[in-house]
Amino acid sequence: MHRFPLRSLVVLAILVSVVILGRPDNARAQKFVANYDETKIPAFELPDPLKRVSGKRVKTAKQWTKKRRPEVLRLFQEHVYGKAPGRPPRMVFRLIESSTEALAGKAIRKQIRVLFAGTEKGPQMDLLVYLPANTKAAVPVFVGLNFNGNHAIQTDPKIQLARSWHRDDAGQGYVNNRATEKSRGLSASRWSVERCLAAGFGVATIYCGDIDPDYHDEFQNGVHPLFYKDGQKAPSANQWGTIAAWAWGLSRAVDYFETDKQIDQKRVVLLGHSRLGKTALWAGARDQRFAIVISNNSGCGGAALSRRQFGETVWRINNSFPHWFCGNFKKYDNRENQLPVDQHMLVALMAPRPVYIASATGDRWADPRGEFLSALHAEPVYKLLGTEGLGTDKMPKADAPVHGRIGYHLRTGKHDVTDYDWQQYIAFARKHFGQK
Ligand code: GTR
Repeated sequence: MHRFPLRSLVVLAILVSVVILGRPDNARAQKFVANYDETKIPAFELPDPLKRVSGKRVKTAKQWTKKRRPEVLRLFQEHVYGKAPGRPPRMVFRLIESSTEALAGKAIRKQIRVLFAGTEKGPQMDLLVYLPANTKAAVPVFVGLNFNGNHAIQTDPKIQLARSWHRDDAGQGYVNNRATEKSRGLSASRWSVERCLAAGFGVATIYCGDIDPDYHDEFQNGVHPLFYKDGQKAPSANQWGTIAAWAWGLSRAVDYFETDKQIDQKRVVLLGHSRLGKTALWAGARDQRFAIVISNNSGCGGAALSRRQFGETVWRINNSFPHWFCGNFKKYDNRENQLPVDQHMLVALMAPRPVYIASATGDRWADPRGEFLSALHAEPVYKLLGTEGLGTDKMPKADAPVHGRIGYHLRTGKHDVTDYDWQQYIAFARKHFGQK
């Protein structure tokens, strides 16, 4: 009896409850313990963005643009995100609502339904656009996907409620997998719309769930089935997962911008947070019509270096979110060193366009240092193309942004997009667009 004193029993009870209550959402992920210790990072060597698969070195801007860039893009496509189709030939843009007196007279509002197959019966997404009131010449825009429906980014009662699937959350206003009025404005703190308008920028957004709902259903809903060949039931191992589908949807928004005279298609700034930050980077890599790309707290499979295995890892993300990446990416579970790429090469695919990577001190799961290192190791490509890079090789302190051709900041606080982040992005975009 005396061998099991009360203290040991209490400790045991605590351990058992931690295991039960702290259980991750996926049973297979139960064994996962994130590493947050820099001294326990496994030894690794990053693939060189300027060395071709053949072993040849890339020495000129032309060799990068003509040979190595397409090669790196193909590697990410084949091993990480999957190949997506092009612009659907029958796509139609339908203006479903507009006003020149939105947001108390500060904005023009447009809501565009994008019918991917040219018919209401097919898959579709709703694009919400705000432009500064009295827009005459074409304005630059920020565009990004949102997590909770277009109606959640502002309290504006005229925004159509999202109609696609959303995870149930009665407290926030999602019931029977649909949005209700209660969720209007829910994510307003993440969208500094008025600040953008005041700075002369428009803001455009799409609910990611319109393009592909964020749960694994073997790719039966969303846009994937529209492109299946006869008899095909799911994407093959090198075809698009959900992140690539979301990225594809963002390119369809740019297709719309090209038809709207009030939007300057040469000044489209793409921004995404977290899973949608991973998406922004992949969309920006695939589609060079995005003039500036911003990754906010994108972490694993986004800006963070996979080989560091710090916080979330490839194994963990593939197990928690089996639909995000392509089938081939699962080959790299716990085998990050075998990846023919790492995420600094994704950042390098933006070159020579300005790119911004942002981290948060409280977001260790996304590996702030790994995000910074991606930005840093993308620099040789920026330099080869004759532009400046990040401008520092030391990780900046919290709240001390660096705005080179590559931007970086570590914001104090948690995993989120805040008005502070937007202030940096607006300043960065103004600098690179040559606006005073
Ligand atoms: C987490 C996931 C992260 C990040 C985040 C988000 O659960 O592990 O990679 O994407 O979700 O999107 O908020």
